[in-house]
Amino acid sequence: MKIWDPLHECMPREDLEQLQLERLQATLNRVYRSVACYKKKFDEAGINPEEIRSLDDLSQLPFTTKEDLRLNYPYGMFAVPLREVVRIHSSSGTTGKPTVVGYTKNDIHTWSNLVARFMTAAGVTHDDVVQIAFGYGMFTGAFGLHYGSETIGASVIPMGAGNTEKQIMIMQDYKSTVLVSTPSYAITLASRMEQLGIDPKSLSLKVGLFGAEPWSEAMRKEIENRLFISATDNYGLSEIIGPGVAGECECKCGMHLSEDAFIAEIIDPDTGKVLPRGSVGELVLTTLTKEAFPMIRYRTRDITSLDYEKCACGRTMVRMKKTMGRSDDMLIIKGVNVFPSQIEEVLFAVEGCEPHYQIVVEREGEMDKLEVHIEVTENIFFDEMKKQKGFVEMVEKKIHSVLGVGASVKLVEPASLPRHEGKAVRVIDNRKL
Ligand code: DLL
Repeated sequence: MKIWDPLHECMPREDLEQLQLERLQATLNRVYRSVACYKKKFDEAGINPEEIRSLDDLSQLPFTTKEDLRLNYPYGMFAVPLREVVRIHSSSGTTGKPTVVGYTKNDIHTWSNLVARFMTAAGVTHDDVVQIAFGYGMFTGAFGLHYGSETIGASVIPMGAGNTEKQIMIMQDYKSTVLVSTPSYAITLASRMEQLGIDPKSLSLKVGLFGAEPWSEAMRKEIENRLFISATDNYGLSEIIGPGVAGECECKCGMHLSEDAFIAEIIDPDTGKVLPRGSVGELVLTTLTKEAFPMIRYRTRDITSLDYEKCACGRTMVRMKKTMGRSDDMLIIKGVNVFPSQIEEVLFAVEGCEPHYQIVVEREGEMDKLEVHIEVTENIFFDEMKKQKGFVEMVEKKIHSVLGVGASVKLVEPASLPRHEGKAVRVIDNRKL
């Protein structure tokens, strides 16, 4: 089993922790000087970055949340002038505006190497042909894996998302050996191949690198049995770097988190207290090498646990378990992050929508399906079919343009959705992962 960066990936933990501390101190000094939001946060908490002398001191620092990014939209959290930024990506915000992240030239280099690490750990080499079936665009998935593949020296096919039959044709003709996509799209590909009478064994595929959404061990087995590949998991988020935070090695017993680049903590999402090693809680990440967009104690909202036992592969980096959910209400629909508040904002701006709605998520076969049930005023509900259809189409279009993923809108009679005494139940997620 090849290791991309043995010096760092197999570092004795004592040395690793020393490196983390040095990088943390440098990062804290830098953000204090160059990011107004951090200066204010540290001053308010009475913290002088010079006084952070051990990794344990990290827990004294305030958290960073998506709300901080929203308040500092678009460039307020950048630690370098825009002229040093060579790339900008973004991710869903909880309302209206997305969160914006930036990379310097060095950041792109760091990112590419971190992705090359987990790709190598999953078994990818320079002899491979990597088909990327993530959407190219503001999403970090496609570019992250693209640059990582090139760094390894593999041949990249920047196929992009969707267009399933063409994906299969390219896979056959170009002899792709590695598939990069969401796990749910891998199942879509397998089903389409079955419908078309194509035997996956006739393809050259060996490895699948799947991420961007939660998936279970059962789903891994299904993908492996249907596509005849080794299916591996990898995790990341735009605010921290994109893909490349953590990824599985061939032992498939948790995702190695690149601790020379990030410090991981597990906290109780309700109290914010750091939990003892091995506990299940919310993952909090601090970046140690990023220039343009450093993050201190960023609350990922992902629930997981960390395993510090040494792995059979020889890597010393902690292993992150598959995520078990979120501590907020974010949904991931076909790999796209969706906050119910984004849908609410659209509905509130449309005349005729009552403030009662429900979001229903199903998994039809292997695809996520998003439905929005809206109570509408009587004149719309009893309007002629043609007008109603136009109204539905208009709302669907607005939702699609905000979320970047389609939803089917169903109009329901005024006062027909269930009312609750406590919190309204806005989301019904019927997917079984
Ligand atoms: O999804 C980055 C990424 C792209 C990771 C491609 C892996 C592969 P965001 O769009 O910012 O970034 O979404 C981040 O997606 O907080 C998790 O909730 C979820 N997520 C990402 N990877 C996994 C995974 C990318 N392997 C959010 N398992 C994160 C479960 C995942 N959830």
